[in-house]
Amino acid sequence: MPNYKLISFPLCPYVQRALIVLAEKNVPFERVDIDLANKPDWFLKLSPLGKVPVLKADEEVLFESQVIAEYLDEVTAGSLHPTDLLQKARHRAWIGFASQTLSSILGLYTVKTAEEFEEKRLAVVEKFARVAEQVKGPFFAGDQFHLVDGVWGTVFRYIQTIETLGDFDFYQTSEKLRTWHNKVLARQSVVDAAPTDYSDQLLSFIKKKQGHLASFVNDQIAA
Ligand SMILES: N[C@@H](CCC(=O)N[C@@H](CS)C(=O)NCC(=O)O)C(=O)O
Repeated sequence: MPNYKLISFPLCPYVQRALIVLAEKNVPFERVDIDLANKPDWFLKLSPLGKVPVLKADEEVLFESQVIAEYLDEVTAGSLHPTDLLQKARHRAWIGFASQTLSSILGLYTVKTAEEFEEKRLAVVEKFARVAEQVKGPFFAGDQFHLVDGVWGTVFRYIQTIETLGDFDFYQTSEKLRTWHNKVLARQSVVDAAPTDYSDQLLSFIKKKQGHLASFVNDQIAA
């Protein structure tokens, strides 16, 4: 097996995809965190898009989290994808949808007014309602943990922190979503993929954005 080096940023949900597979498959690797606000030259030379994660496998360089996650899954025993090719393709499609959901969640941070926030909140609610129709429970495809669960875990982690600020009803009281959320967030590989102070770091990031959501962080600090 090559020597793996994962170029990372602690809060990045895409980095977490690679970390979850590395942990699930017990792959030894070295981790190098960089400051995305001040990207080192050596990183810019490696990464054509200037984005993390980047995986160095000896001297070869991979970028794009899904490519990295699937490579690591394929090069190790067992698979975090279903063997049935149609189901595998379906899992990939819902992983793509998780990336779109992450973008919708990021949209919550910057909007300034309550009205704009409500519009963005509804976009997130709609995304969860769509994926909920696909979930067998307790995991996406039943009892077994797959890559798609790990990827949605990186989405649930945002919701877990944002929910500490108020009742935004992202899951519209769906028991199935809540069970999936809890089950995935309790998985050790998912827990270990983020720093222990993730929630504090995310709240201070939201605060810096000075949008409508930041006012909830300020209220929480004042309380
Ligand atoms: N499609 C990319 C997205 C990765 C991504 O957006 N990474 C963010 C951090 S979470 C990044 O490196 N941003 C730096 C920048 O855009 O300058 C992937 O899946 O790897």
